[in-house]
Amino acid sequence: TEPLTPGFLAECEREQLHRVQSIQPWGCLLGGRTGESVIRFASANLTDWTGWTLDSVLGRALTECLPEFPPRTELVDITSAPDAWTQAAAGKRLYPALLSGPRGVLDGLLSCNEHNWLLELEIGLPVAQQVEAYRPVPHRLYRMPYSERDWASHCQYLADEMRAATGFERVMIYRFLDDDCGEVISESLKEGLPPYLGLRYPASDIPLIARNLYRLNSHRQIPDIQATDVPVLSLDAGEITDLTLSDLRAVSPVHLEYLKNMGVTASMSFSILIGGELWGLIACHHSEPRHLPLPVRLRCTEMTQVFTLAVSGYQSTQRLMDLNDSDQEILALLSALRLSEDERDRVTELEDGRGDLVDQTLGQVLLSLVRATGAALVDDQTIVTFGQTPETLDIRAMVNWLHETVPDLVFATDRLSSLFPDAIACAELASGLLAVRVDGYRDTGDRWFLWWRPEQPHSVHWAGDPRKSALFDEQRQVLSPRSSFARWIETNARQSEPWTEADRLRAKKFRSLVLYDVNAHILGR
Ligand code: BLA
Repeated sequence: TEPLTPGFLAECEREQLHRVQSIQPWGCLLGGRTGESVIRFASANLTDWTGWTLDSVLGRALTECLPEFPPRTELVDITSAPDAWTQAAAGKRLYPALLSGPRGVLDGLLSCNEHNWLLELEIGLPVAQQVEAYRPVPHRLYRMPYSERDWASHCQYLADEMRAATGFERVMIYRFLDDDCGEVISESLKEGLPPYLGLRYPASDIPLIARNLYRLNSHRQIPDIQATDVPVLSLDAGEITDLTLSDLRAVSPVHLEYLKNMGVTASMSFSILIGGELWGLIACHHSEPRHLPLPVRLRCTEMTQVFTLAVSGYQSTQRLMDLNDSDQEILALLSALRLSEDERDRVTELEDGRGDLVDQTLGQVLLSLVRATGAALVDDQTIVTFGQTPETLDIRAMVNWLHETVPDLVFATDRLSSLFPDAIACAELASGLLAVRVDGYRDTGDRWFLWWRPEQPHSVHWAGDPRKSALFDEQRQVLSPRSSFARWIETNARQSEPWTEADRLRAKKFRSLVLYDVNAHILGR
């Protein structure tokens, strides 16, 4: 095996997970094309679960096989108006105790996307367990956190509740970062297990193609990594069933190996979506096989949903409060800017030191807006610096580089020198850069507002060396995941404290107000 290059990693994205023609053995599956009720697909274990032979089912209408099928109207929906159904997970519908087969009462799960509809059948929940499974979501989860401490305990509460609800030994809240790596931000675990809290995992552990599937489905269940898959057969040989919305979809072999290497036998994850994007996962592990009945999964999905509302509520409130708080600071900054410009216009006449005082005030408000240690105002002719600015940095060259390579009007990086190598020498004072461009400023061309943050070395604790996140197995000609998850500490030099979303929003708001101010100035002349 050899360490992986980016080319190999692209390989991870090539596995067409939704086109695998097999399912896990925890139930059986029927399906057909969207717009038709004819059954064209069935899993090979159909008879074990329903008592029906494949021959008696394939080619017949679903309504003929299931004369009492309650969702008749929904089947009509599928055949006549699939649009309402193709909204992925929102369109998945549970039919408890749909039919009875050799193994007992079966629950049905109907889903549909633009290609095909699927009816999955799983063992129904025994009456004795129904009270527990349908227990309402705990009230406390509905309370929105409003401070950072509150937020941390809210996450912990969710992890604890999910562990109680699922019986899994370990439940983690796994949050994606900007670069698609992820971090365990909260954890509930059985006594004696090693904590993963705070550990970071590379983006390749969950390829984009898999993340897309988790965006469309509320959860993913893998009850036993040793289980034998069941093939899905189709009426027309070669016709592919799209298993995007299937709960039973067979698991990728690479991921099965990953779980094995981690010492996990059963895994389950619930998707946390914010603004339609995957914000994170609630990842659950168990060292023994563990299967959750459909209603229990749906209850956990509901808890995740409530948590999601709390996360987005908390985030939007924080954002709003911060934006509100920034009003005064931005106004102070605008008036300091105006004063300093007027002063500079007269400076040749006055030369009485008043300019220095004005600039001192400007420097203070400028730096405090985004908690920076150095700043500069740059236009075509002049460069004015404030606070601790790196003397060795050629600011003009940096602005040219920004101009040529960065299209963003507000741009932030916490590792400037990795993008602009000339900044290596001044990393101590300027590892982080926030740049705001205002074009056509008072007819003088582009105007730049720049802020720097100093180097702040910090360590990242990875679950295994991220450079060896995957290996290429020459013998089998396949990718395999890393086998070691031993803590690997990376110390990041030439990095600053990261710019937060609040910092960027403040900079954006500042930029719009400067533009407004400039326009008002021009109109007023
Ligand atoms: C899927 N990888 C996953 C899933 C998780 C992780 C949570 C979702 C399925 C599940 O719930 O098990 C990763 N699990 C983690 C991480 C933690 C955890 C980071 O508990 C942290 C605590 N994996 C690799 C490489 C590849 C890969 C190199 O390491 C690709 C070549 C692939 N991961 C991979 C694939 C899936 C996956 C293909 C989809 C599995 C499926 O849904 O069939």
